[in-house]
Amino acid sequence: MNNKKVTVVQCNDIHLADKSPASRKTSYSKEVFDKVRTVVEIAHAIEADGILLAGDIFHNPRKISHFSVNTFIEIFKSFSKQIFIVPGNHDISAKVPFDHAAIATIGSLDNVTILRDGRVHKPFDDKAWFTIAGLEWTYSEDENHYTNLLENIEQKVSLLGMHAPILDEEAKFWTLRRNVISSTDRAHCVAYGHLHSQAPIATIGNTVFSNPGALTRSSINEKNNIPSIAVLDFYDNNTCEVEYVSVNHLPAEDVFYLEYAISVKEAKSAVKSFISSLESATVQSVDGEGLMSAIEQVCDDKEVVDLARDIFRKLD
Ligand SMILES: [Mn+2]
Repeated sequence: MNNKKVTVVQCNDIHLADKSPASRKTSYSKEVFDKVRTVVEIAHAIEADGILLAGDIFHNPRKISHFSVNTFIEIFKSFSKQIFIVPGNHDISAKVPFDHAAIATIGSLDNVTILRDGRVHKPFDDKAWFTIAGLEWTYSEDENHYTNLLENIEQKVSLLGMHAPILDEEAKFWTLRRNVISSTDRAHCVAYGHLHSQAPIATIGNTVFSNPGALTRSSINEKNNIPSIAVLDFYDNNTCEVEYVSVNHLPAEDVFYLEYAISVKEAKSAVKSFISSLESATVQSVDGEGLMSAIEQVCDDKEVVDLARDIFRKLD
């Protein structure tokens, strides 16, 4: 037994759901179960001390079957070491508070610890130098809010799990920059989830950041993602090393109806632009004739105009 090293396998954004997206050829939940079983096998094979699930285990906490939750319970029970979970935005909802969410049921297992509120844990008696904490999802869009949460962590920890929109580039949504986190110097390693694209492993200040990307492809938009985990090695001299490892997966064309999904997307955007073009039309009166003249003004597709005329004739 090497008391000078702790290995934790990180995975995030599993997004377990009972129903497969329409664009999928294969069962989504079966893929999720297989992936999570594989993560447990990898963790056993490399003799990891624990697995960190950095948020969004479930896709919708209101729509998850007992079967799916219990399948996860069986998989997690089969891991003889510790499992740490940071709650993500998809694990809870206004209608399913934490105590009633499936994640709390998972959290009640003997080998599972839910990491919340930055509380510091020392999970390994023989490696007491290793400390872990977690900051779960919050709805804040305020850097100071996060700085306060981080500063309230009572000591600098080896590993901090987070579920937050951590990104340095400009985006359409609010993001938390990595240098804001590293400036508080509260963790040697921040392992986070939420954004499903893999982020490059980077050391900013004294902190190493790890997000291997979503473990599963829950939507056709993620067809090019490579399901991956991170292997986090911690040493008792306060150094850590991060490596991403891809998990066995089928090629995108075997998982998704790529052409079908593209044609649905195109049809949706055609309908959307047609409807928004109606806003620029002058509607004389809100009867079939008024709407028909509006459609003739904006629609240059004769087939669509004829179809609309037929429909209105039947309505009259
Ligand atoms: Mn999320």
